Amino acid sequence: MQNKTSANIDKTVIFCCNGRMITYIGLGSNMGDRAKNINDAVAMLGSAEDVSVSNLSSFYETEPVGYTDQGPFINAAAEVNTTLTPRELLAKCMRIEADLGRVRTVRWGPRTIDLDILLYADLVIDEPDLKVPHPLMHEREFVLAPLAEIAPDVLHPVLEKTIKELLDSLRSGKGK
Ligand code: GSY
Repeated sequence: MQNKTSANIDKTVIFCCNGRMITYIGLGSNMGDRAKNINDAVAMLGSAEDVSVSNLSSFYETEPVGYTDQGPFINAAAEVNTTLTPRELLAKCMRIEADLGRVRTVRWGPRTIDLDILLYADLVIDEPDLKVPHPLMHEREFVLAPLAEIAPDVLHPVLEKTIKELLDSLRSGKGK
């Protein structure tokens, strides 16, 4: 496997169509009108020329994981083609969270909208504030189930398993 470090993340060239990179973003909301929050975030993601949303999963109603004393989430995953670097895409996600009035009083608690970069082409980035692939994605069914719907055969660049394989193995582990 080719190892791409944080030193070259803005130089690595992995193009999809039109010189854009294929990335996957996980979305979650458990405050207010949850489906509207996700639809608004998707519309905002694709509102400028530097990002287009090429696929969107169904919406999944999921029980909270981690801090369980909060309401259920709606989770989804989006395929995004972009000319932005990983750091620029992160900034865009954070701006959308702020613009949608993200409120979070408890660290793992309720939130209006959460946007996580799950995968950025096949890059591996390990910086304090930017880790790609998302370090917990393979442990979270609420991430893998929507992602497997739109990207079953995409390879996790560290674990070297497809998203569908990761989901199957998470589900079979839970059954034991
Ligand atoms: O980024 C993760 C936010 N989050 C979620 C979530 O999106 N969905 C579910 N079901 N549980 C969660 N716990 C946390 S934290």
